[in-house]
Amino acid sequence: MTAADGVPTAFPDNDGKPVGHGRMLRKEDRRFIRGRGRFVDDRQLPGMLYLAILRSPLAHARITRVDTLAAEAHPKVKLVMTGADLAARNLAWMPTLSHDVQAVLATDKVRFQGQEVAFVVAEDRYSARDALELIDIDYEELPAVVDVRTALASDAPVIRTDLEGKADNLCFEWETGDAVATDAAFAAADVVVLQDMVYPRVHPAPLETCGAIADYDAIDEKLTIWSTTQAPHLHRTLYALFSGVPEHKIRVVSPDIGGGFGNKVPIYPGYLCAITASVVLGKPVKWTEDRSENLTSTAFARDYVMRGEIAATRDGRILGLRSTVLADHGAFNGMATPTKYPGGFYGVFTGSYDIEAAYCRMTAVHTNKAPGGVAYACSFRITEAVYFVERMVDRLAAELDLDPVELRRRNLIRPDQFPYRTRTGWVYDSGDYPATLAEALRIAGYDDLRREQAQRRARGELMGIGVSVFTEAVGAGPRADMDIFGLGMADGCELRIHPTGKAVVRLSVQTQGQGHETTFAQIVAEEIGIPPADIEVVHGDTDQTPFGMGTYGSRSTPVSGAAAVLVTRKVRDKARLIAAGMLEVAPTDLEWGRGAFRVAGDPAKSVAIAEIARHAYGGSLPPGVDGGLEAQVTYDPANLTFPNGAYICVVDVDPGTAVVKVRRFVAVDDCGTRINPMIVEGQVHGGLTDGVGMALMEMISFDEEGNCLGASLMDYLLPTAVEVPDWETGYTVTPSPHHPIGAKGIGESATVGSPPAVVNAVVDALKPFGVRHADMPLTPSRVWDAMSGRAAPP
Ligand code: MCN
Ligand code: CUM
Repeated sequence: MTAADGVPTAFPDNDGKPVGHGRMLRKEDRRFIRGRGRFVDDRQLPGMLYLAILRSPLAHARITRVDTLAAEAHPKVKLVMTGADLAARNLAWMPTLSHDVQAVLATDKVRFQGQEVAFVVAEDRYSARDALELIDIDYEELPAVVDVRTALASDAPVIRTDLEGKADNLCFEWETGDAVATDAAFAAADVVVLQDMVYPRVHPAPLETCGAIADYDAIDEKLTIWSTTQAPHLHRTLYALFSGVPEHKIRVVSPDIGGGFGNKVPIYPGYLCAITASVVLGKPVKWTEDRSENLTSTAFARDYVMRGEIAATRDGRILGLRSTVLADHGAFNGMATPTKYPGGFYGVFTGSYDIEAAYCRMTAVHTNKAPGGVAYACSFRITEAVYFVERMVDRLAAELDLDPVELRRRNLIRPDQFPYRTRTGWVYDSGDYPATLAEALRIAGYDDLRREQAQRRARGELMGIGVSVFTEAVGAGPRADMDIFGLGMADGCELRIHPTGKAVVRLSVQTQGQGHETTFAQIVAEEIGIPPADIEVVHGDTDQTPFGMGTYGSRSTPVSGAAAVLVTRKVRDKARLIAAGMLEVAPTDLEWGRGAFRVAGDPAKSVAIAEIARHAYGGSLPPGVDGGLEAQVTYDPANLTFPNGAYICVVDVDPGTAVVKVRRFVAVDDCGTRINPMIVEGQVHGGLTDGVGMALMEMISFDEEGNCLGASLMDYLLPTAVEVPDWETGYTVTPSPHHPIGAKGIGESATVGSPPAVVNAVVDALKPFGVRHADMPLTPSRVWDAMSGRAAPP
């Protein structure tokens, strides 16, 4: 199919269908590949002013004096505000998504390097930046808490002195599983292995940094915010609570977004500064952060110090798994997570295995580092859980001298065990784990790889093969169990079919590059027989879309995707009534197929959806049927969906330089019914690249004073095409039994599943040196240390 401008819009999928599910080029790429995307920073409003933020150079310090006179005197400056100015308006603190509070601008103390201290609004961006340097602040430096392992020491300085009666740096404690049963399983075991590991702090680092334009109209009392948000409706509610502007007077618009990866879920002080400035000045105010601001002050990810203990019989039956976690939450608990899950979904740490007993104890602490917690394609901490269990299983395999694939095979949840309830209370919906693993082994040629490895080892070469199998949990959530900030995690969706048979579907989720404009059109197309090109997807504007919780935790397909199916079926139900009137038969005499209703037994008598649509607005309708062809639903999922996968990584380690090269990577994913296999593969390619980055290069670290050592892309290394191989992907399809089309999420699977495959491969390569574990990122110096028998630095 080719559009008038010659750009191919679709090609037939495997079944040769012109509409519905299948491979189809992305509708949105027509503008993206021509440089015609419209991002927040592209928007210019008449009379717009520019906001810049002064940030703390210190990680922990008392603010003793603030002098803004020189900045205010700058000829192009319109407004300067400090924490004290915000406090006078009761706007100095904001709620976080984890029921903590965070300073919008620091009043008493600064608590991490890069924290927001004051802002300037000026006629242009450069003057705003210049004027920041005219603000004079005196700090009284305090010792910084940098290491989670000493954050709870009795002599550690207390960071959260703003909280009434707080005398330590404890953020929260959380446990899951059965401690007693796990003790018993360990007591009965032949083999117990203990391993400490660190999942370092990393950053989502989307190409487009965060930003907002706030435009307050004092006459209409209406506030419009264009912002880089993954969750427009959630943000609108929070803005209403923060600013006092009533919710129906607030419009949040999230236009094109240059990547989110979770970084754009939280509310940042910059957004609120722009809102405050616009209300005060009555002018549109734009704030766009730069790369260093993004890396040092917005939501980070991971930062878990984990101790694992695994218990098994001599023949490799896993009996028990224990996980003890120290979680670094930074200065404020800014984690985006469902309220009842302070540790995110880390509770799935038993992974893809049928383990008799499991227990996890987590201690979260505050440190003098940027807040955040879950961002970066994490599925609410499942990245950490999967890394943990996949490293532990590999450690056990080494201890038992068993092939890691064989050990996994002996413990995988069997297909006949679904729905499977884990020892920590999760109910996995479906899967055929042995089949997914078998497909990965087939593509990789696993046995040949092992033979090749033996030959290379004999020659002194360091080749490693790493395996990981994983289970994801995406699509939060059943709203009875899951909310964010008291808002239940269900999604609305609206569909309207116009008189000419063209349709508009309105979503509450918001794409950051996942291709929703294409795949949601395909979902509707499959159900109603209108080509995707004739279905416009509207999202990212709270004035135009129904309420819903937004895009993160790969929930768009599991939740909004289901809503899109159900709303289309609702429209189809109405179309059936109209068609029955048109054909003068009972609705039950009609059969649906290929975009038309046909009279059962008389297929020549039929009406297509476009004819029904025209009739819905123009013809005479059966009694009780009102005009128009549209519907609205809110979908509350019965459960999460549980995608799974099996990954195999092959690495070569240079014995002279300790450089790791990922030679091959095989990824077999099962996300149930695939709506657009091309987009699914693209999601997997991106996630695998993330995974190689985290395993080998990415880390946000701090020195003893709390200075961030990853504040630029020169220091915080991101993977490029150079560092990654040609991905070899495959798939199995196990539909979700409770999703209306059996689709599960895919957006984060590869980021979750790939780091342990890479690390397992590197550790396997280093087996001749007796290496049993090495912490990410496996940079040449860390690999060299591991080869030399030295422990990796903390
Ligand atoms: N899809 C499909 N068939 C399925 C599942 C998904 O065709 N069975 C398609 C979907 O229709 C959608 C895409 O794959 O176009 C991803 O769908 P889904 O798994 O539902 O994930 P979300 O759309 O909710 O995306 C969120 C997820 C998250 S949480 C992060 S983090 C991440 C990710 O997506 N951030 C991304 N992938 C990203 N990709 C890009 N380009 N940019 C980001 O910021
Ligand atoms: Cu945790 S990153 Mo994604 O869920 O937006």
